[in-house]
Amino acid sequence: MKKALITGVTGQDGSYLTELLLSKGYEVHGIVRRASTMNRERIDHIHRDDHAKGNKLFIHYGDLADGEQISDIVYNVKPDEVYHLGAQSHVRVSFDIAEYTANVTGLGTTRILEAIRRSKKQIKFYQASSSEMFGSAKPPQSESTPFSPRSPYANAKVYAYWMAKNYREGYNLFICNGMLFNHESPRRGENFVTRKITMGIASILAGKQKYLYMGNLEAKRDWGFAAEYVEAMHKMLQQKKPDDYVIGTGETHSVKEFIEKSFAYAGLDWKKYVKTDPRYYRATEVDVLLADNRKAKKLLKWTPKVTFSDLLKIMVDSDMRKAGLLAIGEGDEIIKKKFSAKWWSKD
Ligand code: NAP
Ligand code: F7E
Repeated sequence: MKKALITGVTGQDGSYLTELLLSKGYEVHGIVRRASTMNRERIDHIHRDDHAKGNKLFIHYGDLADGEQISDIVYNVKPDEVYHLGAQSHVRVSFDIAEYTANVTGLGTTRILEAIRRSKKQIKFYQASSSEMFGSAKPPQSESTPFSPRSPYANAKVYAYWMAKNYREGYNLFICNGMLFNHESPRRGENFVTRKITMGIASILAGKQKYLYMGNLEAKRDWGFAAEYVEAMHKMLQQKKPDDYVIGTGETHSVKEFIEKSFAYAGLDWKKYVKTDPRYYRATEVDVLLADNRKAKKLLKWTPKVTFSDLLKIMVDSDMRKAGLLAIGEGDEIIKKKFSAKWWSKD
């Protein structure tokens, strides 16, 4: 039985990846940080108790800012694969907490790489690199596009990317950088743009909110479905040789388009509800991200099926359901048709 260690197991991707790996027979170990609330909603449905019969998901307390504890976990778990997903992952917030972001998102990677190097074990490592590293580089962006980061978050990820590459070359370790473009789902954090929009719609329809206040509507992103993206992470670590891959859909759309289409799907005219507030603008913006995903298609045989309009329907449906406004919608049919993967629990 293979053993995987996941940092960021309570996050959007961590929760999907855990389900995927459990379905493949892995024993999964996840690192969670201590909070005054349990803060594990995304994995509650797969983890009740370490002692439950047949349980294969084990939780360890740790913080990416605490190298000693991270080392201790790597040493004791002795994983075959580490998926390093933990990070302060919010770009806008990284401008407010720049030093913390550098520590957790940047140095956190070094802490775990060092623990792996010192373990002298053959541990495969996945680094959650990001399309944000491309920043202002001309689209489409591929594995060979030079980085041009535009935020403290992106700078921290660029540092982590190079550390991962340096440890691969210097110590002959199996390390992959997955340069993932934006991926979303009903489990997306509530203050990322897509989820903020779909939750806003449900809240407006439920009569709890009158307006939705947004930032820059002109920015364009290559948005895909998170459940498909964790499959790419796993595939990278199953290749013969470690390498770096861009993962994205190859389509780009503006925030305004996401708003317009999501509101229309819910039967609303967005212009009546959406206002802008400069507080959501960034000191430096990334204008256009668009993945050139040919390498992943060819070598990983990874091709995303869920389109932009599928994604927004899946997310609107889910938030409407959570607000008690919908039983089954078009998004549910799309999931049935395009993503009937057995490992996945629908939200
Ligand atoms: P997410 O939902 O924000 O999850 C981040 C995870 O990191 C959470 O489990 C969080 O724990 C944990 N974490 C944060 N600070 C920590 C600390 N100091 N010590 C230990 N754990 C900590 O992010 P995601 O969307 O799943 O993304 C996963 C990874 O991929 C991140 O590294 C992100 O930067 C990167 N990425 C994401 C995207 C995307 O579009 N989603 C694209 C490219 C790259 P709590 O639950 O306690 O907050
Ligand atoms: O913003 C604009 C905003 O916060 C997308 C993270 O997962 O993906 C994510 O980073 C765009 C930006 O994601 C609002 O200015 C407008 O242009 O959803 P977001 P992000 O910054 O692209 C990358 C790949 C990661 O690696 C990150 O971890 O939407 N926007 N109005 C807004 N954004 C937010 N959050 N809120 C608004 O009101």
